[in-house]
Amino acid sequence: MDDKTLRFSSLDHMKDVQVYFIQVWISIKPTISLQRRVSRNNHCKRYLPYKMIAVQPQPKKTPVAEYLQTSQDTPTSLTRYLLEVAKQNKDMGDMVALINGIQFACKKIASLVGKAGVTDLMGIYQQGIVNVHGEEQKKLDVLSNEVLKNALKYSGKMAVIASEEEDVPIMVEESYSGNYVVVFDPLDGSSNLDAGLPTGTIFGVFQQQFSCLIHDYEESIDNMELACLQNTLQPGRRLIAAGYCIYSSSTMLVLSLGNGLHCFTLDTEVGEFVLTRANIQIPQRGNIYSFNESNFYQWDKGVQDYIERLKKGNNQTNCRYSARYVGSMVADVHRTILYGGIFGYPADKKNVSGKLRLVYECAPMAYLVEQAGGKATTGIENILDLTPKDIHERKPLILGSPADIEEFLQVYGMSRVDREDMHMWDNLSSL
Ligand code: AFP
Repeated sequence: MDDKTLRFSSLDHMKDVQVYFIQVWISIKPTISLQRRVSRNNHCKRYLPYKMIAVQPQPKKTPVAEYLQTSQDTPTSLTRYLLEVAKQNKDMGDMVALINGIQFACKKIASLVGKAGVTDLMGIYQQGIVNVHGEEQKKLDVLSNEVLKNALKYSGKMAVIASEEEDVPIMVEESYSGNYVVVFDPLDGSSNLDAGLPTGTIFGVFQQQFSCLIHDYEESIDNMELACLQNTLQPGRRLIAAGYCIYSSSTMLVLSLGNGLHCFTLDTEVGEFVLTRANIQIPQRGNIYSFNESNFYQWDKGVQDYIERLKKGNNQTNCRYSARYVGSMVADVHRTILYGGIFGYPADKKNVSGKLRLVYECAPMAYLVEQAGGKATTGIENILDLTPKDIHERKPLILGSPADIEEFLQVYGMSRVDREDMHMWDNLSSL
């Protein structure tokens, strides 16, 4: 090999090395910029430990159905979305009629809430009169309940309805009856109403398990009919649809029929809900916690430890979290689904079983959060696995980004083990 050949081949080699480095750079660049992005999003100067930011494999993009695309020019209305669902699933026709009833009720409630200040709808319904929970009802609590009850009843698809504002479930008379069971809180967060803060409607839909045929002329109910009321006490795992409507700077109906989570925003100019977010996915981890911290000294040690870690940055991310709390579950859960993080109303010394109601608050929200890839727990059990014993039963609820819930369960679980150990030692030493 002469000198010339040698020079040429080493030059070729240099080119190969250059190409190699360019290829390596291209392959690691996305990871580096992702690291920077995650770090900035967390408002945290330090880089997260590598383990925490392992690049998630990107799911293969499947073509999105045309009616699930959000477009300004040809927006998909909720009505069109429901028609498409019915076209593709022949057995969903009744469900579509039911959700149509709910969307009408939400529009009506949004209008009532929006005008409340100028139509004298703020304030207490009847001074001194309390509901089944011992709380004074707002005028709008009562009105929203009537609006939703009627919309459901006249959909012709209902068997039983259970509401936060009714002492006992309501059976729908034969002439309007169908196969569905709907549980709902017509106006959650109504104590925020007079200040103009966000409120919302929460609902969940089950298939009836026991047949209910209530004759219109019957005044009293027999045992069989009582059994039919059991339809409202199904575990959240059996929900076949759920949603919430938030009344805020805009009105949004966030819905799942078991096929992912989709958000429809009310276009007030045309009076229709239009698709604004399809297939919502909760971030794997967030940097916001949403708890009523005034209960801190009433909480279990496990909950206190967890919140302390978030505040000190002494947690798996090494970053301090921000606090956000509206006190309106729909608003707090909506933000948690979109921005990530953790929302909770754990048990405390006053609310020993938690404050939120399993049937029409915890279970539908847990279902929706799972549809978005998140998790919901009591701290011990998955919310969707709980079978209610009573329509107004309360449960502790912690929900949010999967990595945040996993960390909560670890910290909370450790403290439970410590307490059980202490309890065992106390028992042994008293022998
Ligand atoms: P209201 O409907 O009485 O306003 O209660 C709202 C709620 O049920 C739920 O939406 C909130 O997350 C929770 O109570 C707030 O409770 P605290 O006021 O105890 O924080």
